[in-house]
Amino acid sequence: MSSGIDVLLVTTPRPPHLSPAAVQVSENSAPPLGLLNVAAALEDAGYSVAVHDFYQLGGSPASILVLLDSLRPQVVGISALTSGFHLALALAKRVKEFDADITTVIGGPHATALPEEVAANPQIDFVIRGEGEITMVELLRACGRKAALGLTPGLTFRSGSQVISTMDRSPMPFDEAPMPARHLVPMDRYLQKGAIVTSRGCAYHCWFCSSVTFNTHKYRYRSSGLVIDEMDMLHDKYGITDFEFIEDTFSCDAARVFELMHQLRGKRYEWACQATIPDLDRTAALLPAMIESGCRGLFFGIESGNDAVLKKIKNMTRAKVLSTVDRAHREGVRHFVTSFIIGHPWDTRETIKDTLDFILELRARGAHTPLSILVPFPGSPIAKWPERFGITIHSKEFRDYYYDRAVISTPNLAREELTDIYFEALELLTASRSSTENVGSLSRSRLASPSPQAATEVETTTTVAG
Ligand code: B12
Ligand code: SF4
Repeated sequence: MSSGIDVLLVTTPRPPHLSPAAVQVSENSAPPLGLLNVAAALEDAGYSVAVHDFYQLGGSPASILVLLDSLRPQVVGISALTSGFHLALALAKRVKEFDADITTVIGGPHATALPEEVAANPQIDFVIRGEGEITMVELLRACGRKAALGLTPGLTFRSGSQVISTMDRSPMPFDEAPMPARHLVPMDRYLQKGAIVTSRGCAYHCWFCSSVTFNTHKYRYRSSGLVIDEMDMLHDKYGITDFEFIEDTFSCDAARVFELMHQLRGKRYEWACQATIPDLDRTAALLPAMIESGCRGLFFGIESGNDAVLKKIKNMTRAKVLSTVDRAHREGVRHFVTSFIIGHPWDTRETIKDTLDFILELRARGAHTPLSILVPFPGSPIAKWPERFGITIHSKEFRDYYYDRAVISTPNLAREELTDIYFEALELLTASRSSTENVGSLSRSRLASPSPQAATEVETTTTVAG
């Protein structure tokens, strides 16, 4: 094959059950920043790179053939979450059918959680575990040299009939990560152009969350100066004044938030972030400082409306949630998203009823309230030790690991019951929504109203984290 670019990086296509409208809502339409971090690291190391975001921009696995034909990459890197893993395999298969000499690499949360299982697929040459910036560059430098591959931390690959995993790579200081190579994607096609990741990791240990696999519990953040540089660049180059910090939890470390707020003051930027009620509760001055520096939207993973369950999750209560939301509203936050999960190990029909009541209470305050069924994402405590939680996992069909499908039974609720309750809940919530309720209640991210269709999608979509 004639030589073309060094690396083509892609996201997995949107699954057929998701309409374009479901992803083209502002809260779901950000550039693939993790993949663009990897792209930037490769460019800095002198490699030529192209990126195609199938998830947002459309296309089926077969449409990668057009890209392969025109770009002739030597390496194709695929970023996949659990529910899109089958599509990653389909993409890799097309790549190998096109040219078996193209090296295929997969990264992201799913591959990080189940590296050996993923590497056993013949169409995948390398799995990159955890952060990809350094490992991908080292992989390209080592390619073809077996000894060098074995010394590269963070890799899993087949060697003969064996699957080999090298040692783990420690998370990098976040200041050393390059700014995402946004110039490689058509920024005008994204609604959430102002998305930025300012930290990695999370200080919490929620049993349903798989973030720990990829991020570890080490909370690490970018220096305020670099965050401001990125915001200024987005403002100068793309005219962006509304931003969203889309990481796991923006508010974990009060000192760093105060420092960033100090530097943001006077900038006239507006922004939204993912915060936790306990963080805002613990340090009373945090919220006013955030609001003074432009915070206009807050996303909280509340997860339950029952006090006993809430206490187990993040030591919260309904009263604390309401008082924080009311305080934030009074002080100037305009947009709230409060997301919920059903299927916690302690959930019963009664606790779920409390959750639905609480959703209605928050909706009456203008919040968006996405609801999902608990998904046992690989790497989460609940997937690693289901028996400790009395959970049974019924399926390893990962395409069903989606927020609207039950793949578990809990001690109190069978899988089928959970599905029934979820659909009953959606019906009840849809019926109770008056035509005026959506006015002023916006998505997690944007500071402008979504279309009525988008608002419906938003109500049933969640990002799980936070
Ligand atoms: C922001 C976010 C979103 C945004 C995405 C914005 C965007 N375009 O980036 C939105 C709202 C759209 C979203 C949607 C969903 N999300 Co989300 N999201 C996140 C969140 C909070 C941060 C993502 C992020 O930017 N991380 C930081 C970057 C640096 O990490 P990264 O993207 O993973 O990339 C790094 C490595 O993984 C690796 N890497 C990744 N890909 C590749 C590829 C190659 C080739 C290489 C070498 C390396 C590599 O290198 C990167 C740089 O170090 C994560 C939590 C988390 N901690 O990651 C959840 C998370 C990724 N989301 C999750 C889920 C479940 C979803 C949804 C399914 C939710 C839903 N109900 O709809 C959808 C699915 C969307 C899809 N594409 O399929 C889960 C995934 C779990 C899993 N195992 O699948 C996570 C982990 C949350 C959680 N705690 O459970 N999400
Ligand atoms: S759900 Fe949110 S707060 Fe809990 S561990 Fe995951 S990222 Fe952290």
